[in-house]
Amino acid sequence: MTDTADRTVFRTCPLCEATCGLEIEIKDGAVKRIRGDREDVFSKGFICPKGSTLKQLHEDPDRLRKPLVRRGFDDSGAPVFEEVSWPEAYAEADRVLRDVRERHGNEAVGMYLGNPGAHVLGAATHTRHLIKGLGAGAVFSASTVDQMPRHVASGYLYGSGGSMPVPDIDRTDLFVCLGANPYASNGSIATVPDFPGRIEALQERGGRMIVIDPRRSRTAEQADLHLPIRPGTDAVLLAAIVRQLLADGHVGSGSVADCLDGLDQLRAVVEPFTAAVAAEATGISEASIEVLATEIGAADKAAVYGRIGTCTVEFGTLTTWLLDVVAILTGNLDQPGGAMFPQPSHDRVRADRPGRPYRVGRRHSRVNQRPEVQGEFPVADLPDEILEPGDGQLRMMVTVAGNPVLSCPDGDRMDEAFASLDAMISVDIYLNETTRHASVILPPPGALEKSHYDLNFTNLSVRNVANFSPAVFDTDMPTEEDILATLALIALGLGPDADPNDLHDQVLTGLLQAEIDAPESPVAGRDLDELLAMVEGDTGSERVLDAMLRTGVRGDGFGTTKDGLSLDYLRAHPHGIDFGALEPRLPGHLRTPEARIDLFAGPFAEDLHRLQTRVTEWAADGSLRLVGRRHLRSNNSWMHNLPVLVKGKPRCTLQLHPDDAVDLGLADGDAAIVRSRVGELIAPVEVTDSVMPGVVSLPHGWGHGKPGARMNVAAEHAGVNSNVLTDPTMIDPLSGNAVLNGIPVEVVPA
Ligand SMILES: Nc1nc2c(c(=O)[nH]1)N[C@H]1C(S)=C(S)[C@@H](COP(=O)(O)OP(=O)(O)OC[C@H]3O[C@@H](n4cnc5c(=O)[nH]c(N)nc54)[C@H](O)[C@@H]3O)O[C@H]1N2
Ligand SMILES: Nc1nc2c(c(=O)[nH]1)N[C@H]1C(S)=C(S)[C@@H](COP(=O)(O)OP(=O)(O)OC[C@H]3O[C@@H](n4cnc5c(=O)[nH]c(N)nc54)[C@H](O)[C@@H]3O)O[C@H]1N2
Ligand code: SF4
Ligand SMILES: [Mo]
Repeated sequence: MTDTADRTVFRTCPLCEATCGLEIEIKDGAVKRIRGDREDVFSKGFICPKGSTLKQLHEDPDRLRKPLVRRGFDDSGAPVFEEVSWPEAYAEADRVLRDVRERHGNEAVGMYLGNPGAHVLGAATHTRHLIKGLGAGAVFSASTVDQMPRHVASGYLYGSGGSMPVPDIDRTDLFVCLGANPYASNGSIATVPDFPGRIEALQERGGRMIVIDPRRSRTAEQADLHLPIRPGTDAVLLAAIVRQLLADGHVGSGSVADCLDGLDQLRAVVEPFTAAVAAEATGISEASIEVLATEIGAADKAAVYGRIGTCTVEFGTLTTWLLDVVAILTGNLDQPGGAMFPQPSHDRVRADRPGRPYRVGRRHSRVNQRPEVQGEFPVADLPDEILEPGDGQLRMMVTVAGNPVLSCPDGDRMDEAFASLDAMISVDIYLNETTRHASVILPPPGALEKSHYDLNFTNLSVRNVANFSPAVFDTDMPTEEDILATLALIALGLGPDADPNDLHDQVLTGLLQAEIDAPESPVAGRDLDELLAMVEGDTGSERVLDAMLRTGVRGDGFGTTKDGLSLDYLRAHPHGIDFGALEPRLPGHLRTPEARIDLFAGPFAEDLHRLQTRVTEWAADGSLRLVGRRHLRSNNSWMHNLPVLVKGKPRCTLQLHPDDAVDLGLADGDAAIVRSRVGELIAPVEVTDSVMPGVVSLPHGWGHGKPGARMNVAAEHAGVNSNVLTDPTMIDPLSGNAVLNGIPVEVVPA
């Protein structure tokens, strides 16, 4: 590939979970135009306003191209960074890590992993090797401000936190959407390019969409029915629906019913959740709840789906579990048009095998004693872990693709915690609100300078697809996996000059040897050197990907299966390959001990009991509840530096219902003080009946312009950080997920 040749290339957009295909025109070495790739097998030309901004992102003068090392602070206390060479940067990383370990021990070093890591091939293949190299016990990630309840519910029900059913949107008759706004977010834990088009297709074929959301979101506007719900109460609604489904005789069907345990107990524990109780808690009428339950039960195929609004609440895991219980009872789990398990091409070929009971709490967080979940601690605990003195106090952080100062609970204290660290290494493309606290920032190449394959989202995709995109532009920067591998080797004591290829080779060898040793693998018993010599790929992660694909369920088995998948095969199919609609996978896919679904493998009876108590407390509490919202032209905290995405009316406003505005003496455009137990901020008021009375809404990801950050456009559109209001003591105890929605707040004129 030459950078100067004019050409048209195709690649998958890495910005959100929708994985749209892009057609990129290159002229004179620069991006001329980006539009949707009409031949992409999955997205068929769909694109959102962010997709075309890969050009602006690529050209953003603030995007880091060289490593930065902090050389002190200026008179105002802002950090001063110097651009350095890669060897100098690695030497500094080695020095600070060595220093902190010598003074405080290995347990003083923690990690935070952010969201874009899930969208980057090199991070997907190599992050766990960095965790291993660091020997970090204190690992935190964006998962506990996002989807951890989904992993935990899946762990208990199906035996693996990674087994996540997705709504089969293309074949369903009824799509019930709780706490998600795919018209703005383009979907999550459901990889659905062109969500809007697929919902329109559903309605055209006579199907219906029902949206349950405290706000009349863009998705709610398109719905056949919108039921506003009091924040945090979806579990009560779903428990009442389950109760009625059972009363109406819905007990599941087919292979799922055959392996189901716990129905009698289920009947008993949902008994108190009558439609009347649910109406009182949720604000949805008893009649509407009964009609909803009847409609879900009567639909031939129904997909009942929940996301941020059902996960980032106090009963996130219970709510997620109840969503699956509804699918199970109505015969919609693992059935076309219901909730199904995708099969990614990198799935291993193994015999069906029962697993071990799902466990959490192998360790506990130092200060708040919260259980480890999926190898992590709740990020709500991170400020305490850094700021509270004692054995095991964190003195250094390594962050990869994360901006916890804006994205995570108790923003001001999070900021204070990061500022107090002895050292920090950040792998990030920007000098932002979080990375300004780093000693060293190591920037990976931008999206168009790296190749792409969605290892994570092919596991969440509503059709089984595969699509590889080579890098569009050459770069002399190390790849994302080179940086992670070099850091891992530094952490292992091999020094700043260590060769990342040594780790890449180890990863590849480990992967292939496991396949050679597995009797069912297509390469069982083959010669390691022979396979190694056959692996293709230009970078460390591409070679790992090639090996994963070729030994995976659709692989070429390194020459044994004609037309099987390999990196080369995908390169020859730039618009991707569609393996068709999802297929039923149970019971084979279950990794539970007896290969059965035990509804009460987790503490769900206890949590329903806790819910009952909370329902009464909620009724007594009259405070306003804060919820978030996403905008199509934002992406969490990090894309506000692109002028095309921030132009127009300021979006970081406090939405308030007209009735509440009158009560509070606030009018459109006024400044309001918003206070929670932990923080306060001032935001401009937007009076709108799109939020229900008693609910206010503020988007997250704003609050730019902190001293030392280098995101000049974002600083001009700073907004406020909604997470200074997020209370770190409010979490879903089953998963450790933070409560980001339904936060009690007080609002007064400023
Ligand atoms: N109140 C409230 N808070 C929320 C949410 C909410 O709904 N309400 N949503 C939560 C959710 S769902 C999430 S996922 C989290 C996100 O939390 P985070 O992942 O911590 O935050 P982001 O804003 O996504 O920051 C991403 C970082 O990755 C960097 N980056 C971008 N591309 C790359 C790349 O290719 N490589 C590397 N190494 N770095 C890159 C960016 O510069 C930025 O620093 O926020 C959560 N916070
Ligand atoms: N444009 C854009 N797209 C994105 C992102 C982005 O920041 N911007 N972020 C990406 C990420 S990391 C993620 S995880 C996904 C998230 O994808 P979604 O979950 O679809 O995202 P949200 O738009 O936050 O939708 C959550 C909805 O829940 C509602 N809600 C709040 N509390 C409750 C409640 O208690 N009950 C119910 N029923 N509803 C409630 C809110 O009003 C909101 O409409 O989006 C991804 N895509
Ligand atoms: S919907 Fe998501 S994947 Fe598609 S173009 Fe927009 S940001 Fe990219
Ligand atoms: Mo997320």
